[in-house]
Formats: sequence, C-alpha cells, structure tokens
Amino acid sequence: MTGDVAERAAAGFIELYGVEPAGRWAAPGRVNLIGEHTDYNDGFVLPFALPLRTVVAADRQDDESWTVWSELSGETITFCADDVAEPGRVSGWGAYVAGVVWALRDAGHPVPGARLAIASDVPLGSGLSSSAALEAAVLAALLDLGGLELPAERQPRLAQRAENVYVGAPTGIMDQSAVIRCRAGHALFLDCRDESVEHIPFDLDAAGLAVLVIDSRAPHRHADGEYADRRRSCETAAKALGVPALRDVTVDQLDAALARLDDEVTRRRVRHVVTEDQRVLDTVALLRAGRVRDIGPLLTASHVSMRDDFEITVPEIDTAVEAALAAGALGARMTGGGFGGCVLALVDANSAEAVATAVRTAYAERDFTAPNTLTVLPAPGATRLN
Ligand code: GAF
Repeated sequence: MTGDVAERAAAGFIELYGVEPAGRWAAPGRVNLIGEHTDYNDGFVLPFALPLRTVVAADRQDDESWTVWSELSGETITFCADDVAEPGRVSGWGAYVAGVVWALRDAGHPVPGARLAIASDVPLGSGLSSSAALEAAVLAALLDLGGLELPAERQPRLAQRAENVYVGAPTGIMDQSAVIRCRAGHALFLDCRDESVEHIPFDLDAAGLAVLVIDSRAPHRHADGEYADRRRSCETAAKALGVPALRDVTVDQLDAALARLDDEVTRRRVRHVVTEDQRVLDTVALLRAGRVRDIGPLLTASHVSMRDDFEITVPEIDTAVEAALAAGALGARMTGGGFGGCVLALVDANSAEAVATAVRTAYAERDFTAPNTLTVLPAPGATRLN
C-alpha cells in the first residue's frame, strides 16, 4: 500500500469499475486525549482526529445494491436491499458498510445504490477507531450521492447505531463523534449526555510540544467481552446508586457513593469513571487557559486509574507509559477501549524521538513485538475531498 490514500481509493475504483468515481470522501482515525470509558456513562471525553484517514471513492447506481472493494482485504463484496433489511446478514468488514446503509434506511432515508472503493491509512485493531472512520466515510459518501440531508451533529448517532445494532459492538458515542465532528488544531470537548460540543484549541506547535502515539502492538486480549463487562458493571452501579448514569456522581459525592456499594471491584470501576470525568473537566480548563504543558499529570493520573481501578491495561501498554515518562514525557496514558491499542505521550517536540527510542528499548528488554510510533497534530473530521 504505497501512495496517497485518496489516490489509492480512486485508482482501486477505476481499476474495478472502469470509470472515474463521482467523488471521494474521507474520515480520520482518532486518539482520545483524555476521558476513557466515560462516554457510555453519559460523561465527558476530549478526543482529536488524526492525520491518518480512510477514503471512500464512490458513484451512484440505479438499483438497490451496493458493491464494495476494500484495499485491505483485496475482496469485493456485493449486498442488496434484503441484506440490509435487518442487522447481521453481512459480516466481516462489510458489516460496517452494510450497517451504515441499514441505519440510514432504518431512519427513513432513501439510500441510493452505490459502488464503493475503500483505502485506508488507519491501522486496524490499534484502537485508533478504524471502524468509526470507515462508517463515517461511507456515511458521508452515501449522504452526498443520495442528496440526503443529515446535519453533522446527528450523524454520529446514526453511525453508532450501525456499529451497535448491525455489527453488534456495544460502543459509546465518542469515536463516531470524533471522526465526524473534530476540527484541525482542536480537541473536541463532548458532553456525551446531550452531545453538545466545544472545540478546544490544542496548539501543540505554539507550545513547543508534540503528541507521540505509540501503537503497543499488543494482541487484543478478550477486548470485546471485557469492554461489555465494564459497561455492564457501570450500568449496574448507576442503578444501585439510584442515578441515571455515573456521570451524575461528582467527585465530591464519590466517597459517600462508594460507601453504598458493597463490592470492591464495582467500587473501583465507579471511582475510575467519576474521577476520569473530573480529569476531563480539569484538562479542558487548563487548555482554555493556554496551559498545555500542565495537562501532563492529568494524562498520567488517567493511566493509573485505568490500570489500577478500571483494570483495562496490559503489560505492553504499561511498559510504554512507564518508559515514556522515564524518558521525560510530560504525561502518558493508554488511549481507547483498552486491552491493547495505543498509548499517547505529551512530549517536548525536540524530545519525541528520544522518548520513542526509550519505549523501543524497554520493549526489546521484555521481548515484546517492536512498537510503531508516530507524532500527530489534531486533524479535521470527515469531509468530501473533491
Ligand atoms: C472504544 C469505544 F468505541 C468508545 O465508545 C469508548 O467507550 C472507548 O472505547 C473508551 O473510552 O473506543
């Protein structure tokens, strides 16, 4: 896979279908600066979009069928109206595409038939939201091709329904919101209860800083089951406490709330979510005040909370965080759902390479598969390219 991702999508389209696509639509991957496992608790998150993108080249077809080629698998699949009449009939990567068609139709939109070619720079299974990027790029393409009206603020819920109901993954609203609503140079402060957003300036260059993303390459260990288990545990705790969601417990109320729960594991889960919501608010306050350097300790505290209270980290991830901090990172934390995926480290721009080297060395000492590293700046959300 060489060359620009948008060119690869168009070239794939032309090779397969013998004509130019009507257009190309892109959606990015994301990292979450802070606010993990807070979205499905109606809480706060602060993700930003990555410069890595998924691109869909597409044109409209008159019949109700969808043909999709993916660069990654090299496969072409076709599905028809019957396959999107109810969830679950298309599986594998095609389910994310069929899920978007299903969700649009289920919401009453007359979705046009289409031919699509997909290329992507967002690595799969690294916790950078490759699935939300795919959903958002396909959604943007189908909306445009069909001349359908769906305001940007309503698109994340629809893409999330594709993932929750058609694909069957019980994720929250963060990833789809990030890849659709983020702006370049900003982090997206999202209230997951009412979906209101504020674009918070996150000017790393001006602060002489960089965000280093470290792909842990850790094999996902039962990530789906563990994610669903954490979600259930939070929902059960909210019920026991008599609140609609854990977002309704503040840090001031935390001790009293914990005293009402009789299970130690549940108490730890609740403590993570309640303190994490507060860390997002504190991070936003610092960024609003232009104090980018000062968010480091909050990032690290978030990691400790995920490691000790929410128990969603793995040895590779903890090693990367510890090595980054020991090499001078201002803060470091796992980002995303957990049990593998990526770490982000806030570093002085001129020490990014030294921090990356320190992580590689620590990995080699433990015989872990070498990590991939990348410095990133906040990029824009989903968009039409031409
Ligand atoms: C995954 C999910 F898709 C998100 O909804 C969110 O819960 C995240 O894990 C954890 O913060 O990315």
